[in-house]
Amino acid sequence: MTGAVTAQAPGGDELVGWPPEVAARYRAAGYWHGRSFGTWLSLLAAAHPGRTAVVGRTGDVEHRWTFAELDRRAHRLAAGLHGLGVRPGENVLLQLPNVPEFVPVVLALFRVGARPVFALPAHRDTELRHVAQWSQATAVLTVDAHARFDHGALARRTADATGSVREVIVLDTGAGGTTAGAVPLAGLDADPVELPDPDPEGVAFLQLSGGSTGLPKLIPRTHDDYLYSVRESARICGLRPDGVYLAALPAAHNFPLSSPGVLGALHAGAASVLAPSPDPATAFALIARERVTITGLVPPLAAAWADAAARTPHDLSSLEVVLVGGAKCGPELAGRIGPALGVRLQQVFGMAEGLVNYTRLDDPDELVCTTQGRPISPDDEVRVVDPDDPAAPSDSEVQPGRAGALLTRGPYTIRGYYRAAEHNATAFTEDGFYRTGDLVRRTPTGHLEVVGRVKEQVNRGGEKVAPTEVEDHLMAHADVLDAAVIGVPDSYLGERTCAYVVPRPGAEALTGSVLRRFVRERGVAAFKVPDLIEIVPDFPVTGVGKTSKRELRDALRARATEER
Ligand code: AMP
Ligand code: DBH
Repeated sequence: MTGAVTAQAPGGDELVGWPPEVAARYRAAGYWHGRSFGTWLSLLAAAHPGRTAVVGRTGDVEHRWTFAELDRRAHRLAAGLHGLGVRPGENVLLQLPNVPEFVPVVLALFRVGARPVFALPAHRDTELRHVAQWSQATAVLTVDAHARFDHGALARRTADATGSVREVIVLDTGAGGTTAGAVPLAGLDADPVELPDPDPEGVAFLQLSGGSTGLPKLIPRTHDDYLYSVRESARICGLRPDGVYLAALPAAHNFPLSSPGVLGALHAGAASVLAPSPDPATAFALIARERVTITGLVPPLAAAWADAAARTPHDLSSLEVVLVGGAKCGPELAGRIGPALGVRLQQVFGMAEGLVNYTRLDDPDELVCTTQGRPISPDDEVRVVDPDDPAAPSDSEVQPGRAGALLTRGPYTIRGYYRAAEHNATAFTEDGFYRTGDLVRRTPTGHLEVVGRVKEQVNRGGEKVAPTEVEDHLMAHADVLDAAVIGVPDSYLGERTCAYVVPRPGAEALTGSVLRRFVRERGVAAFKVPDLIEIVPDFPVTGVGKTSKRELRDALRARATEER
């Protein structure tokens, strides 16, 4: 195992708050209710005690919990976590696949006032170590093993590499994996204790950004701001108490968590079914059995589902709404989903930093197929500006209907990343707009069409890859002189990664498969291992000679396009 790609010391605020007068406006407008997630759950349990809240499978055991049961579990687990020494304001690195325990664990941490840091199941040593160190996590909570990978051992390695971690907590699913030396999650079950209610305007959790520079940034979301987006998402997506949401994507991701996701379903008094895998065989069986009404998919999965629906023996007739987002869903695919699955399509263009756009259920088909929706809130401010020079932005608005870079601020969009003062200086404008890095066109109806991006990021069917991060991994190989990573069009994923690698003199025998294995063995999420690797003798040099990585990537993209 080699060292971290970046080991910067955290600097800056945990939460860059909204200016007091803006916060007052959001409260007065009724967006922020001044209610913590814990209080929210208690109210839901009182309103829908006997309704099913969570359905899922842990190993061989199937769980089906009502709202009252979920509330009780969250209370007992919160007491257990508190008994273990987990305290308000501490960060707890969470890496759980779609097991039902995900829901009470998250809600219990909210009740304690400790913040889950939402790692994805695909993350490996490099990512976990980075976020554990950045957040100064005091505990890592994971599953023994999942998809033939030993998450218990990964959590242990992460803890050992991170001085702040005191406890490793493991959910035993009977899948093998390392549980020795860990606190069993099942043991964290104690009689409820009185816990102080966390400040609704304080940080509830840390979401991970896909990132465009280096490793993921941490996104601090508050109880008040997130609950607003959850509430409105549930309404916009038409969730009712008799609805059933299928979490097909990993529940820790912002999309299946909140758009409308598991939390939106809970808000509506509806059930959430956690699917262990999003493949049509698994998901269709669950849809038929649980009478699922709504789900969310990334475009490649939506295409796979649309194809598979034609020959499935399963009854999909309960399904009413399918949300598609995370990456661009073009008009051709958008037009196919409704008829193939017998549903209403809702496009969703969101980001863990905040802003979420939905096409509305009563929008004309034309808008549903050609746009990625319009913002949730009347107070989501959207600016579409000249993208010409990201280094020296003038931020002048483009002509109506023209494409430009999307800037946004509003009642549920962060004003800064967690402890990242330096990065925040460029990621946000002086007046608090978040630079999304997306290129959009705005219609007269206020809908946004995503037409590209200005940020250096590859979107692999919803999985975001920062080229610099992959380049750093490649360049750690002794035989690599230089590397540049770009996105190339792909009919299935939309884009995939292509790494151009210049070997050191004398190392010309270097191969792509050696490098792919090298990157994988450094412990990174599999989706970051380059899809294609081209070994080249040198790079195209533009202008004066020495090029920046950005210019180099531009030149490689231009050459790749020309060759096609
Ligand atoms: P993240 O900041 O990691 O949460 O990723 C959010 C990014 O995903 C957005 O800024 C977009 O680049 C991309 N994205 C999400 N939804 C869509 C969509 N429906 N169409 C195109 N891009 C999307
Ligand atoms: O890609 C995303 O991050 C995303 C997509 C759809 C998201 O955060 C969301 C909806 O809330």
